[in-house]
Amino acid sequence: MVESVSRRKFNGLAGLVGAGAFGAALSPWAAKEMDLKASGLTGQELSVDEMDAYHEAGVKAFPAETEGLGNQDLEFTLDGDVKVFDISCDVIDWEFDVDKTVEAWSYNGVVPGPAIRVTEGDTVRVNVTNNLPESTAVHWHGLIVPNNMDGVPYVTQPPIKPGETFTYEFTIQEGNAGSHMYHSHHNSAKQVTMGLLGAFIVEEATPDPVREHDVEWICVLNDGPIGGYSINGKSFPATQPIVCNVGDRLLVRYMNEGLMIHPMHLHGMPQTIIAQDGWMLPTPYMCDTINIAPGQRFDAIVECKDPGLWAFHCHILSHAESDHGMFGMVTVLIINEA
Ligand SMILES: [Cu+2]
Repeated sequence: MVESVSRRKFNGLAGLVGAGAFGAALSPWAAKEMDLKASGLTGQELSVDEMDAYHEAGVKAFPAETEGLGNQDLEFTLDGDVKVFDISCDVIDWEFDVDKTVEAWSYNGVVPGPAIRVTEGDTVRVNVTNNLPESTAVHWHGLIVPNNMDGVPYVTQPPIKPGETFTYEFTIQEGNAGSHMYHSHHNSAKQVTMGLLGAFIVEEATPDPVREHDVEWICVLNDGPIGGYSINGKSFPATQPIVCNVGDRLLVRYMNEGLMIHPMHLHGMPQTIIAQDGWMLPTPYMCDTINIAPGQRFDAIVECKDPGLWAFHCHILSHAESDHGMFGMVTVLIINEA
């Protein structure tokens, strides 16, 4: 049982930062623990050693290898000056945690969908093909677009019925840089939480030194049928670590696509919040926990000063840990010696 779990793993944290951070072997509780932890508080009576073993197994498994990775930049083609992106909406199987696969509704086969990354002033065309069993539409959340491109069925366009393709086209306005999103705006409580969501990043035409960074991490939060509480479509220990060196400036682009608030807490060093919903804040502020409501985006800069493994998680604790160990909205910021 232990072997069947461990063969799917990377070397865990020890492989990323050198031996010694955590022990070597998975505990005998590992396989059973994988099934139980996503359910949150189980109420099961555990001995001290059993509880500790569950916690140990989850941490040692991190980062656990699963199929599928979202948020990768989407390739485009050029039609003259127009950047052309193709998105297909498909029903897929999505492995949100080790050996835990659910039906998801995806853009281009991944959750979150691929990141669309453009620059202020670009004209963007997105061909959206609907292969779902329901109609859909795409809303460009945070982008200032012409009314008929806003993506709300019966308000600004007809729904995109199964088998149809709808083409969106708009020019990114000056001043509309930042961390935005694209997602379904049709039967959205189901369709977005099922996975029809993605990051839409607009880079500044003239880079703003406040946003300057060495490492970027897009952090898409979701809650619902795709693995419960997830970061970038995955549940701990299948979440991805953020890997930096001492001295790096880390830019975190938070995006909440879920139905609940999620206060994201980084251990060890402050986050400086520089932008909200894409708009640069006149006075950036420092915090260790940033509460992100559904639909909100925050850009945070972290100055990576102290090497080590720093826990990074939602501080609604039932979104992150149970008596069977950490799960859901948990990852680790790994800061290596430069
Ligand atoms: Cu949360």
